[in-house]
Order: sequence, then C-alpha cells, then structure tokens
Amino acid sequence: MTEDVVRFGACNLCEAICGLRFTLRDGAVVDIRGDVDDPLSRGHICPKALALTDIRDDPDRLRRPVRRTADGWREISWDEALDEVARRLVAIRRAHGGDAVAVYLGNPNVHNYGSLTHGPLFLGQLRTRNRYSATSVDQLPHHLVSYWLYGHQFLLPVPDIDRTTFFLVLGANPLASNGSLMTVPDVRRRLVDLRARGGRMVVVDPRRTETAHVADEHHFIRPGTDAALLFALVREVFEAGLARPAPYVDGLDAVRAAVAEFTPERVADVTGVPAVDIRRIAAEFAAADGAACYGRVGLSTQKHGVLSQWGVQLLNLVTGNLDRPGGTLLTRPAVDIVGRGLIGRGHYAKWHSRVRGLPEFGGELPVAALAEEILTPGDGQVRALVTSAGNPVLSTPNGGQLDRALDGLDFMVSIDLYVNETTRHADIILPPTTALEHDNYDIVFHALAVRDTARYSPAILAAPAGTRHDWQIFGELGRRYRKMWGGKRTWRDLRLAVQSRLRPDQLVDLLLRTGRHRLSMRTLRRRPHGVDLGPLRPALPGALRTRDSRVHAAPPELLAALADARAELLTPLGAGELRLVGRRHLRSNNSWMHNAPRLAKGRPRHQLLMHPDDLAARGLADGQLVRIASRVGTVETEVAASADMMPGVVSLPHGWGHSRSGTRLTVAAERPGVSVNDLTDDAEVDGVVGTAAFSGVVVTVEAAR
Ligand SMILES: Nc1nc2c(c(=O)[nH]1)N[C@H]1C(S)=C(S)[C@@H](COP(=O)(O)OP(=O)(O)OC[C@H]3O[C@@H](n4cnc5c(=O)[nH]c(N)nc54)[C@H](O)[C@@H]3O)O[C@H]1N2
Ligand SMILES: Nc1nc2c(c(=O)[nH]1)N[C@H]1C(S)=C(S)[C@@H](COP(=O)(O)OP(=O)(O)OC[C@H]3O[C@@H](n4cnc5c(=O)[nH]c(N)nc54)[C@H](O)[C@@H]3O)O[C@H]1N2
Ligand code: SF4
Ligand SMILES: [Mo]
Repeated sequence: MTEDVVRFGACNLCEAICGLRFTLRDGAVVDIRGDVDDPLSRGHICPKALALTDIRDDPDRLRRPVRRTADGWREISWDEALDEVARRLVAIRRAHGGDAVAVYLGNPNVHNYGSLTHGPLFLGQLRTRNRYSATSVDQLPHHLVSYWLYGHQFLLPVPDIDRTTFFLVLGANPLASNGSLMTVPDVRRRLVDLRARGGRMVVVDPRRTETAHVADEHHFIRPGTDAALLFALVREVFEAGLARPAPYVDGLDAVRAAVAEFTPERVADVTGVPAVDIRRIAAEFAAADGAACYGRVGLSTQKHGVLSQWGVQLLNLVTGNLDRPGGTLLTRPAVDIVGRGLIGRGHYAKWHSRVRGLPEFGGELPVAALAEEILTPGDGQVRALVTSAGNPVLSTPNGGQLDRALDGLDFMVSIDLYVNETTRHADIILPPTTALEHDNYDIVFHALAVRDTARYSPAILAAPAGTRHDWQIFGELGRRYRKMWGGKRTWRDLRLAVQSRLRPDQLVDLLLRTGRHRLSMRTLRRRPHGVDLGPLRPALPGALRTRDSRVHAAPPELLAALADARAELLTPLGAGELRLVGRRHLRSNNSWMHNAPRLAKGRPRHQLLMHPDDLAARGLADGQLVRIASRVGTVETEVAASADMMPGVVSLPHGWGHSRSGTRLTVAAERPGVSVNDLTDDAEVDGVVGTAAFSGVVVTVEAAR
C-alpha cells in the first residue's frame, strides 16, 4: 500500500463551484471533503460532490464511441466515429442547407471549460440558425433584460449576500440549488450571518421551501404573477417618495407611468400577497441599508419571465440598490467575459424560427420550437441534430413530442457520458471524460459569484486509456468537418487550426495574464485553494455597455411588452384551477445524476406535492397513485400531502422519467419517476423571448385507475 496523496480541485456539478479536498490511495479517491481554505466556499460541500466518483466508476458510463445498430449499441473506434459524424453532417448540409443541422447545448457545457473553449471551433462551422440550448428553459430573460438595460447580456448584477440587510427572494430556492446566477456556496451559513447582523430575508414562492423555512417571512404567490407584484413594489416606492435612483439611470418617468395601475389592492387579488404586505415590503426594501431583490428559475421560466426580471432590476434601480454594497453588484472576474468579448453583447429578433416565428436572442432560438422544426416539412426543416451535454427529452417543454420527433431525424450525434432519454436516439454517441479526469477553470461561474475569486482544478485522476476530453472531441470534429467541407482556405481556418491544437489551460492562461488581476495558470497552480480577489465593489456607470453609458430603465420593447400584458397581469387567474410548478432537491441534479447509487438512495423525492385541502377536495390520499393531465400529456405518479404547498398549486421536480426503453441507466431505472416535461407545454412561452413557461401549467389531478 502506498501513502495517501491529497489533491485539491473544485466541484463543477452546480454553480456553487465548491473547493474540494480529495484523498487518493493506490490511484483511487478514498475521501472527498470541502476545502476549508477555499476563499469562496470555505469548506462547504454537498452530497452531490461525493457522487463524482460514482459517475467516474459508473458501469453504465460510456468509455468508447458507440453506434446504434439494429442489435443494440456497438463500440466503434474514435476515428470511425469522428469521420462518420463529420461526413454525415457535411452531406446533410450540402443537400439541404446549413439550417438542416440543429444544435442543442445542455447545461454541463457551461460547467466545463474545454467545451467553452473548443466547442465553437466545431459548432461555429455548421452555419445554422437552428441553435438551441438550455438557456431558453432557464435564464434567457436575465440576458435580454441586461442587454436592454445595461447594454450587454452578461452584465448580470449579483446579490451582495454577505453585506445586504434586506434580501428579497422570488422563485429561487438556494438551499436546494446552492444558488444560480449567484454563485453562493455555503448559502445556509451566509443567510444565518445575514440575520445575525440584523438583516431580513423575505421569500416569495408558491411553495414554503427549504429557503422559506430559514427566512423571516414567506409569502405564497400564484404562479406566473410575479411581474405584477414587482410592478406594485416599484409603484409603491415611487408613491411613498422613496425613489433614490443613481444619476446615470434614464427612463424612470416612463416606468412610473407604466406601473401606475399596479396598485397593491389590485395586485393582491392577482398574486394572493396581501396589499398591506406589498406596501410594507416596498417601504422596508427602500429603507434598508443595502437591499437586494433576486429572482431566479421560478421567475425566468414563466409566461411573463422577461417582465418579471425587468421588475427585479427596476426595484433594485429605483431604490438605488444597483451597484451598491449590500445591494446588487457586478463582478470583476479574473477571466473577463464581457471585457474580452468572450460573449457578444447580444442581439434580439434578428431572425425568427421558421415555423412559429419565435425570435432569436444572441444567435439562439427558443428550444420550445425545436420539435416543430423537426416535424414540419418544408425548406429549412431540421434533419440532423448535434447534442452536447444535454437531455432535452426530459428538460424541455413537451419533451414527449420531442422524443417522437427525434425518431424522424436523418442523423443525430450526441457528446455525452450516457445513453439517456435523449441520446438513445443518436446514431453515434461520443463519450467524454468525467469531471475527475479533466482539469477545469470555471470561466462562467466565477463571473457570477458573490465574491471575486479564481481557482484552477487539475485533473484528479488519470483519464482511462482511449478516452477523450470534450475539448479534444470538439477540436477533432472541427478539423475533420473543415477538411470534408473543403473550399477556399481563409484566415479563420488558420485560427481554427492553431486554436484547436492549444489546450484549454493554454487558452485560459492568455486570458488570465491579460485580465485585470494579471493572474496566470502558473500562479493558480501554485495556489491550489484559489486566490481571493475580494468582495464585490461598485463599477457603474463605467462598466455599462450601452452606447451612452447610461442605464436604460425603460426600453421601448419592454414598455410595449408591459402594455400587451397589462390586462392579463391585472386579472386574477381562473378559480379552482390547479397550477403546476417545479422544484429541485439537494441530492439531485437536473436529469443526469439519478444513476449515482450514493444519491439515489434515501427517501423518494419524485412525488407530486399537493396541499391536504386539494387532496381532500378530490378524495385523494397521501401516497396514492394519481393521474396528472395537461393539454399535452398525462403521467401517473404518487402524490404526497404537503402543507407547504399553496392551495391550488402542485409541485413536481423535473429531470425524472427514466423509464423510456433503450436507455442504459441501471440505477435510475429502479426509481424512474415521471417527467414533468411530459406535462409542460411547448406552446406556452414567454411572450417576449420564447423561454419555456414551466411555471403555472394548468393541470388536473385524479386517482389513477
Ligand atoms: N441540487 C440541485 N442544485 C441545482 C440544480 C439541481 O437540479 N439540483 N440545478 C441547477 C440549475 S441548472 C439551476 S438553473 C439552478 C436553479 O436554481 P433555483 O432558481 O434556486 O431553482 P429551484 O430550486 O428550482 O427554485 C425555483 C423556485 O421557484 C418556485 N416557483 C415556481 N413557479 C414560481 C412562480 O411563478 N413564482 C415564484 N415566485 N416562484 C415560483 C418553485 O416553487 C421553486 O421553489 O439550480 C442549480 N442547482
Ligand atoms: N419543467 C422544468 N424543466 C426544466 C427546468 C425546470 O426547473 N423545470 N430546469 C431547466 C434548467 S434550469 C436546465 S439548466 C435544464 C437542464 O437540462 P439539460 O441541459 O438539457 O440536461 P441535463 O439534465 O443537465 O443533462 C446533462 C447531460 O450532460 C451529460 N454530461 C454531464 N457532464 C458532462 C460533460 O462534462 N460533458 C458532456 N459532453 N456531457 C456531460 C449528462 O450525462 C446528461 O446527459 O433543464 C431545464 N428544464
Ligand atoms: S453545492 Fe454544488 S458545487 Fe458545491 S459540492 Fe454541491 S454540487 Fe458541488
Ligand atoms: Mo439551469
């Protein structure tokens, strides 16, 4: 037996990027714990990090490319697989045009720096307008609002949770999710500290969540009505004479006029939040010495997601809390995504989806339109699909329809570790290494963290022989595709040839050296716990990217959207209807970690939660098998009584539904659950930008026969 070796890295499973301490014995990880010297996570860890080894050692995990054949999956060589993918995609583009090949990028792409540095080398060559990603089932409204208000889609203010004295949280459950667009490891301790220094936290959610349980105050809200609540709060700040906007904010007169009708009384009828509370919360928020309003998935993925996120920004702006310590601030990351133009400022509605006419944003179309683009014949019909690190059959609205649509493709390739509900349709699957086997620098989530830090994670274990990293797969595909496409060589090709041969750490080293903190990979390698770059600090108006360097609080597009939505936003929802919302659990991660034995055990967590009164009204009992139906589908699962649910609202987590045939998920199949996205509706999208409207789907629930 050799001596134990200790190594440090960061977890890339969720946005919290916790520092981890690994103990290795005889080449195997025997212990994982939080790195107490990490300046951001300070030793925090959650149960998912322990499953990193489950994923690496999972017998179901693919280690070689596989081809789907009539007698099941057959392993093939990398050369054969990569050549065939390039050849088929080139052939389909030649025959049907660039738009015939669609791309879907899932969530883990942004947690893996190699996919970010090398993905574009291949994907950029496809020349398709049919680009989709998890963004349009997630944070898309944030980007659009930042693009309009601040001039860049990635100028996303982060709550200064460590200094705020009033934290207003809508549609987010950081105690389960560990924060989103707010990288906040150890959120529980930070919230305890908030209250210890006399601060208050108010949570607005149709479910009394884990986060609501540690708050000072929780309010139920009817799903999809948050925009009305936020407009009422903004109105009250104006009415009470409490507006204190910064001098570089334009458009607030127009805002004031636009929200005038949103009186607390009218909004109380719509939202279910009492008018006295609306008035009081507005006054407390405005009076606080540093207040932050934060709204996440529950706000973004609803019909008025864009208006809701605008409302969040407006409340922070009007009260002078944007760019103020204790309010919301921009980060100063070591890899400066905005400053270096790594992501463009954004563009909106430059083109539209072929079938339904949904707008693009930043070069992507809403994924709610993907199935119809495959199913509807005509010029520009999607005939091939490339997916990377995604599972849209389980994660996008009306996944059942997409599931059927994928069967009709001429060709599909997936870059993924598993044969899951989506990749089971692929002709070829290209499996990358797992997180423990490749290095990483978190380009995205350092830029969204509640404190500026920088940390590099080396590979903890050697990659098994014959496996490839995501960046190598993308680099190889890029080179082969370029060769097979042929044609004139350009400067772009030269850049492609050079970049595809550099490793991600070499590319990121360049960005670090030229960044504002003048770091380098060498420095980061020498400091395995990461480098502390300090608390967030004010940066406006200098950091704005609008042409006049001012905040545009009332862009004409948003005023128009509000005018369109006002009648609906001021009308109470139909009485007696049941509305469906989603939830997350600490031991689960979207659709893809249910095959980890360590996480799968314990109490089941896939059930429909329903208020006891709603159960009684339907003659249903706790634990019973029920049939849930929406416009697009029906599923059957167990119901669990929960007094934490708002009456009239039911909750089902997404990412389940592992009973479709042809997958290779042995552990997950034992506790399959059902897919909430067999109920969510591809026709229900945000009116401005097309994000899936998951929150508030109308459903019926009855005893299963
Ligand atoms: N353990 C775990 N952590 C995760 C993930 C995971 O799957 N598991 N996923 C990661 C990802 S990809 C993301 S994007 C983040 C998301 O992080 P969060 O945004 O914190 O996500 P949720 O925990 O789903 O919280 C959303 C909340 O919105 C509420 N809600 C639903 N509809 C409405 C509504 O209309 N109005 C209001 N006010 N509330 C509503 C729900 O009841 C729920 O409590 O989490 C990340 N972290
Ligand atoms: N109803 C409802 N639907 C939702 C949500 C909701 O709250 N409610 N949340 C939405 C949100 S916020 C998100 S982000 C999406 C997530 O949905 P998706 O991004 O579509 O899918 P994931 O479930 O994250 O699946 C990730 C896939 O990537 C693979 N994978 C993991 N790591 C890697 C890697 O390093 N490289 C590669 N190549 N593959 C890898 C896994 O095997 C898995 O197949 O779901 C969305 N869908
Ligand atoms: S909170 Fe997120 S980053 Fe931290 S250990 Fe858990 S999964 Fe990993
Ligand atoms: Mo997400």
